[in-house]
Amino acid sequence: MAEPRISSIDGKLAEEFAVPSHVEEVKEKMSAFATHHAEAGRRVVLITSGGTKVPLESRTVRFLDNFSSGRRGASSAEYFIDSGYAVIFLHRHRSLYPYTRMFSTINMLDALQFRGGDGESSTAGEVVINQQVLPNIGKVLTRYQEVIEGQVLLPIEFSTLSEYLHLLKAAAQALSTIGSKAMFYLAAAVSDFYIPASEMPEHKIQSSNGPLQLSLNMVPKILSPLVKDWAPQAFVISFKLETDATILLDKARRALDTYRHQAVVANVLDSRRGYVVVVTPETQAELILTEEDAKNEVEIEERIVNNLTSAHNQFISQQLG
Ligand code: PAZ
Repeated sequence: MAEPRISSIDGKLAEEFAVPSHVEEVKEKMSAFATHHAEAGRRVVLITSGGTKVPLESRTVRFLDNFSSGRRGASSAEYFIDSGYAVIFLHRHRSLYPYTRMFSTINMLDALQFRGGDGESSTAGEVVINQQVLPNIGKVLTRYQEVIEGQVLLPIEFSTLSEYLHLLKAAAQALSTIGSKAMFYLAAAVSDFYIPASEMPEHKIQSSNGPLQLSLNMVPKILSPLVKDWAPQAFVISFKLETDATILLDKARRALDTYRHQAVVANVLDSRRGYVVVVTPETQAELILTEEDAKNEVEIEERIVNNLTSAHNQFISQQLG
């Protein structure tokens, strides 16, 4: 097999973004996970989810954050698992997580009660779930336990931009061994700007020095080596978020032209829960939730995942045929 090309981005990553100490260990885990599932006839999707954090000081007190709740990544993970995929879930620490996302707004103590408690002498009683607060907990718990038993979900956490970049590179290299059976679903909100490690102050920036002027470098476009060098046979989907709907589709098409990957899921911040466009070099599919869908609690991620798993099928057939 040909040696992977070393891109200029590899050098930049090594020099300007602190390498997480556990990256090799995580890479081996991802590699073993991918090989095991591919041998069992499963496809593997790497989902990125949540926003990256860019520290302003190396002993970090302040940081810049990218907006993302992690809901798109977490709910998509569930639909991919339902479609037979094994999922590597590369997500921001404490962002929404598959299955538990459904209870993220509930205060745990409101969901518990003492069995037969009278409110006075109850502290010695048995603690049980209040089914009124968590009416569907049994169904979700059953599914979650099946997923854990089947070992089809591998969670990996990041917080900073540096961690994200190095772990994504490691994931791409780990999944390269399973070729076109790998899908990348890059839904995380990733900073375009950063402060190189060499220029970052060690200690907390002092307000006594007056107003703060920041000069930020451009983050290298990681999609380029991912598609060309690290996982050249994989099926790759990026996401494009805009707040101005008039530039969205143009930006999505430009991304496809530049990186030559398979699809862009384009969305606008305010309407992202009910409307996205899946753009490929040849097609453009609008996915829309109606009021009826919303009443029935249909989620747009189910439609996105259906669309992309079909496209992945075709992609694999073309590669084989
Ligand atoms: O995480 P969430 O459900 O709140 O939002 C999802 C999203 C808008 C972050 C995602 O659909 C997306 O567009 N990600 C790419 C963001 C970007 O262009 O940087």
